[in-house]
Amino acid sequence: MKTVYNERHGQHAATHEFFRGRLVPAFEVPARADYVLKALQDARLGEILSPVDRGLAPLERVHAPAYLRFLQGAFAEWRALGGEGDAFPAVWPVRTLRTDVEPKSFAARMGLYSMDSGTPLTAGSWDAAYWGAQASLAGLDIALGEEKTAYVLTRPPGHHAGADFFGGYCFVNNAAVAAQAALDAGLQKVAILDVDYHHGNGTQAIFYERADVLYASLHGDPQTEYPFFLGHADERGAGTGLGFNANEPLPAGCSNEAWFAALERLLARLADYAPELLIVSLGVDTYGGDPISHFKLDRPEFAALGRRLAAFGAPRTLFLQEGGYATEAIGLNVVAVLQGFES
Ligand code: SP5
Ligand code: ZN
Repeated sequence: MKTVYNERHGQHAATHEFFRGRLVPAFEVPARADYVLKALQDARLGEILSPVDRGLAPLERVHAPAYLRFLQGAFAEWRALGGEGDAFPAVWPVRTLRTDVEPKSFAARMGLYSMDSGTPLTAGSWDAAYWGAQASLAGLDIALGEEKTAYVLTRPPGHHAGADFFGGYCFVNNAAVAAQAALDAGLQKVAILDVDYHHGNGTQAIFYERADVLYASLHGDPQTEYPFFLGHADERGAGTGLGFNANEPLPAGCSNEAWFAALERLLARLADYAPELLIVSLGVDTYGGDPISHFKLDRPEFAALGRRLAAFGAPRTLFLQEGGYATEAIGLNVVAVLQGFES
């Protein structure tokens, strides 16, 4: 399988993130992608390609232009204000507060355009996220071509980013950008299967009222797991999109049998939908050794996931890298999925 590699991922390099009110060492670090790249090369999985620049337009198809403009200039604003280190939001417009007026204050706009304080905005975050979206578009091209499949190695991840907010280590929603680009290229039915430990609240929200992108996710129950405020089983879509959203929340610590049983329920819904393209939001923070998550998958289960997705038999499949924080194991876990898919 061919990989598109976002070589600029390292521009997004945070040392710390907020957790329980303190700065703790960041989990979403450049070494994650470095380990995956090495594992792909060691496994000789296939050619590794670079993205080309298709500009902002495909990002603006799913993100608010005002949000993208803010992200693009945010770090320079922070520095110009005398900010040291990385920028974090600290105030949010919750219930009863207005979101229809963009404040002048930088701190206020950080809150307007974010969902948590666990996502550091660094000097190169925009560059890394922008090129991640470009890599996703390049991967889509390969998947829509003769190859029929591709893997996109990028960070920061994307599935928590909404149309107009960052959070959960995510800035630009790569899966949403790719799904929308696929529709814009003429496809009519795209499915996104999100196997990251965390619910992809951003992806779900972007397509919640649409039937042309089915979003299906299995994840740690938001009653106890991030992102807490979305990802429940009763979220089935709305309006035209009613029935085109499927969530399988699972208790933290659940067995691999329970995880695969939930996967089967989602695949049954996906088979009924019969997408022309399956986008897999491939987080491997479901790994038993993951430092921030609580599922128990290991190498054999990742390989089984890959085999199962191959057996599902979507006409085209695009894998996009999301989470996974057991840094040294991520590469082997990703390769296990991709080799399982190709076996
Ligand atoms: C893409 C993705 O996987 N995003 C995950 C965002 C999770 N944010 C909350 C992190 C909480 C960190 N908990 C540290 C526990 C240390 N024992
Ligand atoms: Zn995750």
